[in-house]
Amino acid sequence: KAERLKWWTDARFGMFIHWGTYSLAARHEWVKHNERMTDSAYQKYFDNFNPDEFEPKKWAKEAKAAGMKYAVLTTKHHEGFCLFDSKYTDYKATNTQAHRDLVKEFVEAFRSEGIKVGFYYSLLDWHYPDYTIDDAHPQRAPDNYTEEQKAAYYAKVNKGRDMNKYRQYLKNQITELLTNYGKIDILWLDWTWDKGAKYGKHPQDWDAVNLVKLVRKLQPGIIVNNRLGLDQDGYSDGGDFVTPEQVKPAQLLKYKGKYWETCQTFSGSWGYYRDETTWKNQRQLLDLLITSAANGGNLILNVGPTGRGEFDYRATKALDSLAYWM
Ligand code: FUL
Repeated sequence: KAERLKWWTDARFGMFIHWGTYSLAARHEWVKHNERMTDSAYQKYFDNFNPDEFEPKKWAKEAKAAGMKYAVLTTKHHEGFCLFDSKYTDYKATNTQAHRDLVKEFVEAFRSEGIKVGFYYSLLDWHYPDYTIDDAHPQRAPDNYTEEQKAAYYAKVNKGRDMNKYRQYLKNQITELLTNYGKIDILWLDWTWDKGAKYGKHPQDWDAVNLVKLVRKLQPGIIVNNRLGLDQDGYSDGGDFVTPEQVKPAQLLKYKGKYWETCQTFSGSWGYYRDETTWKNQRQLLDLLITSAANGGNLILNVGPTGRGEFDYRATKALDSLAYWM
């Protein structure tokens, strides 16, 4: 494990990229969930997805200048839309006005700048018809339901939904991602509920033990995060690193001694959020980077490109300020 993680601990600093059809809504990657949108209400973002400003070379150059050594792209986020050309769904970039595999272009562009490439893949899926509806789904039970009402509601809406099919879909897509794009350096799977959660998914819902085995077989050198929930059950392979999300620098000290990577946004949301005003300044960003590096951890800083595929000017400004300091 130490050998596998050597380049990654040396790297210290990476770029996260959250990009999908939610970027068009420009108000959070959870917008479908937050606003309880149906598939048909959400369809407009797919229909209008046309990233005419997408130039991954530009992204890669900005990342490199800021000192980032690896980049992780959302190949599929919770919304279920695939930026890659998958045989197993129609809900993918090749069927939008983009007409092409955007993951492939990302991989080529970043590799050619000498940046390692990683894939984020959401375990949650708000589009796949067999994925069972739970408390983190756009069509979840109303907040004011009693326990009995909730149980009845989920029994009803999940009738006919078959997680076996979703588990197979998951394995098929992970196989595509880890077979069709050459050597992939990181797999970032997201996420699994805490043990007690009643209407949420648990490691067995993903067949997590076998999923990890499959991943390691397809890409023996790959680094995997810990969000399959296996470490809750004490499995020997619960993942390679822990992922403290959006925590303050002082809270990072407690991860010392572990393999860890803190994931952070420039502002609040991961997906492009046009009207957010809580952007971190250069000092706050440097504080995160320095605290991470000084305590044996990594920082992966997120950019949420716009629906058209460009970095917002505020992101570019922030990256420039890091490049200047570097
Ligand atoms: C979370 C997700 O729900 C967020 O949307 C984001 O992807 C973050 C990195 O992980 O679990």
